[in-house]
Amino acid sequence: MLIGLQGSGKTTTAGKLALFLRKKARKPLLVPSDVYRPAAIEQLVKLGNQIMIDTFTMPEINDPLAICREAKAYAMKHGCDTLIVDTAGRLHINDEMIEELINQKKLLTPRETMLVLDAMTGQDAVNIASTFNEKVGVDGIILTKLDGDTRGGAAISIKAVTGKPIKFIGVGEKLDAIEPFHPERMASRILGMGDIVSLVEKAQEVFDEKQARALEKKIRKEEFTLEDFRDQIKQMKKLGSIESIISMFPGLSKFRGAIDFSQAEQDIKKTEAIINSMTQKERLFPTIIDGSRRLRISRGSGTNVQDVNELLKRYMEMKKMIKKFTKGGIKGFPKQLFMR
Ligand SMILES: Nc1nc2c(ncn2[C@@H]2O[C@H](COP(=O)(O)OP(=O)(O)OP(=O)(O)O)[C@@H](O)[C@H]2O)c(=O)[nH]1
Ligand SMILES: [Mg+2]
Repeated sequence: MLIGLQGSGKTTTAGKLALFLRKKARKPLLVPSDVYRPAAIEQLVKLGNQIMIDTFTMPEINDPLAICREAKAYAMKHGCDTLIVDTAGRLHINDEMIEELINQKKLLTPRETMLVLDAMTGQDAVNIASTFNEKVGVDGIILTKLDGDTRGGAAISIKAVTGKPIKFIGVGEKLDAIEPFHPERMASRILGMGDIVSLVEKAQEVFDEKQARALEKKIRKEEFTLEDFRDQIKQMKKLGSIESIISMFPGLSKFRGAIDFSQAEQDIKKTEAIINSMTQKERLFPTIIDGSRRLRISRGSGTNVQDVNELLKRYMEMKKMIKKFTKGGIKGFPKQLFMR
């Protein structure tokens, strides 16, 4: 018996389950019992026809209980081993709906009462699930529309709150788009898709707004020095390792294997060491850094002159770019970059 709110995917799931069971050599019978919405029964008949599975109908009868009773008798007679009963959805849970479901359940004594939940409802799904579970009693949950943008985080709460297992997930409109639920896959879906929200929260924690505003001013005046550059690196480091930052960007985690993080961390360390080996004057006026200064800096930082050259080149390029942006008038830049 499939229960759930309007549009959650009960009828589609009925068709999906029928196909799923038939593949396992079972003989299901589809039973539409939504006598309220016009064409609701027709919808399931159509799905049944698509997959050549029997759908039980009683034209002219608009009593869900009568339909269930007769469907049971029909199934016995025709050797069907599983009834899949589609029930009427309602916009909100109301007493009338609950009473009807309780009566249907009494009459059918279903092996499984499955609550069909739309994953897109987010955390609301938790309230819906606990109400249905308290009032009607639920054996398992089918979470639909997981092919959409939703990450399905509600899955964890639903299980925790109701104590009832998620048995299947719906991953598309087609009738073969159903999968048994695998908690570990859901976990990696929830975690692996990145967590931009935590990244933003962390950045807010770590970055000092005053400092950011001061930096913005400097950039506008083209006073972005190597000292500021070093401060930026320090702040970035407070956010965590490059790998952990990358992993928080949705969609970037798949590139994780392609990036040599230890190399990147090393480069950052090197950059910091080089800047640390400079005098303050050199950091503020890098143009004074001639050959002999470069040699001294490289020795002081345990790097070689090439590394120092490379860093200075990168810094000059960055300055040029900043100049372009501030002069060229990309609107709001670099405000967008440093301010929220
Ligand atoms: N993308 C996607 N769409 C789905 C899924 N399951 C159902 N749908 C779509 O959701 C819509 C509603 O599905 P129905 O099966 O009619 O929902 P219902 O619960 O029977 O609705 P009522 O009978 O009105 O209560 C349809 O357009 C389905 O194609 C799914 O797993 N993924
Ligand atoms: Mg329906």
